[in-house]
Amino acid sequence: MIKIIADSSCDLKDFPDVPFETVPLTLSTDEKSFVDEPDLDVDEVLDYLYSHHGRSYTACPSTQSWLDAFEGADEIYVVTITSGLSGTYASAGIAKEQYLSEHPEVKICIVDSLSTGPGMVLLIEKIAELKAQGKSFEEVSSAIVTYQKSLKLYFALQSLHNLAVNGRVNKIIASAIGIMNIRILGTASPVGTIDPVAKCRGDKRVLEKIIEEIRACGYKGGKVRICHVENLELANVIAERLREIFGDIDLRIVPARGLCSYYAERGGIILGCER
Ligand code: X90
Repeated sequence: MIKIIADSSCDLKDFPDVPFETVPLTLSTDEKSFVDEPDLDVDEVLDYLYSHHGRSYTACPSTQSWLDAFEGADEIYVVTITSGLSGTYASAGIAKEQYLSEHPEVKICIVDSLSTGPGMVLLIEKIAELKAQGKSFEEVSSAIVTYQKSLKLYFALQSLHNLAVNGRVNKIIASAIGIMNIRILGTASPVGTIDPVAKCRGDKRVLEKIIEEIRACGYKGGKVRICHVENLELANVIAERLREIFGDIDLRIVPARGLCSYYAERGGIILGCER
């Protein structure tokens, strides 16, 4: 049996036609922990975290949670959040070594998305598509690396607070948007870290700038996936504008699950596209 497994930052809860499972990261304060399971009430968790005065942080999935997900499959594809910002890829790697020592006949491919959310969605969809075409494990494993390099990730955030306090972005960049109505537009660097592109005042400017960046990166009408943190409005406006320019493109919008909601914060959107 083949199985695709991703960590919960992919924002998907299920996937059609292929055995699919997500392995949760965890969001915590010193008093409470929330496991980023599909049924997590994200809105409630965000309310709690925004009203909580102490520190909050996250943790990557345990080795055991990967091992549990591997159980029963003999051809496994794992897609993780960027190794540039999380230990998730490393923990999946440890689980793989351990699992293979007990099940040497199983095949496991771990893909470092160097991205998150919608970038991971595109990778998961590509793996499923290649398998549906009858491609072998070796063919999929090599094609997916090439595909990963063709993807771009952009994000527009209203706050970088949680990224900054957890050391995932430079504090100087983060403090620059503590001002009303300023949004930061960024992209994933080639090594999967956060690359700020511009500071924008207001949603209209964010829209113009993100479209400008997408055009400049060589986007020609390929697939687009957008995840949003309680900001379907902005996601829809971007989608509409892209359709005006590029026609009837393959575009889907999904709400963020816990991990991306925590870091992208309320109002944030993340966009992944093919070039
Ligand atoms: O291991 C852990 O505890 C998880 C740490 C994750 C840290 C960053 C998550 C970022 C999510 C923010 C915008 C997208 C940036 C992606 C750049 C590659 C969402």
